[in-house]
Amino acid sequence: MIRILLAPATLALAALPAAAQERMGAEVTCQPVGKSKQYDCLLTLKGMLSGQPIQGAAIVVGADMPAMPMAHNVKPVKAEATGKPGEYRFRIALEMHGEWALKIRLSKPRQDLIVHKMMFKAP
Ligand SMILES: [Cu+2]
Repeated sequence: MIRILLAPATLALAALPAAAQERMGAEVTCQPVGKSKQYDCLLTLKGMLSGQPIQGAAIVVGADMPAMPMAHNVKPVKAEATGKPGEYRFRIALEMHGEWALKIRLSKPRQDLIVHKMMFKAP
C-alpha cells in the first residue's frame, strides 16, 4: 500500500528540472587583489550529481572564521554571472589571513546555503 502511494511522488520529482531538486555544490578559487586583504573569487555552481552548471543563480557571499566565532563582521557581497555557464565572480574584503568559511547564500534557483571552508594566505 505504501509503495503504491510513493511511486507517483517519486516520478513527479524525477520530472523536475535538475536545478530544482538536485543538491548544489560550489567550487571557489580566489586571488588576492594586490597586497590588500581583498580577494577576487570565481565561484562555479554545479549540480552535485549531474555536474551540470547552474545558471541564473542569485548569490550573496558572506564569510566567517570557524576558529573565531563572532569575531568578524565581513560585509556580504553579491556574486555576478561571468557569462560562462555556472560561473560567478565576487570580490570580498576579509579582515585577516587564515581559514575562512564562505557562506554562499542562494535565493535562486531556490533557497540554499553552501558553506565552503578555505585558506586565505598572505600573498
Ligand atoms: Cu580572525
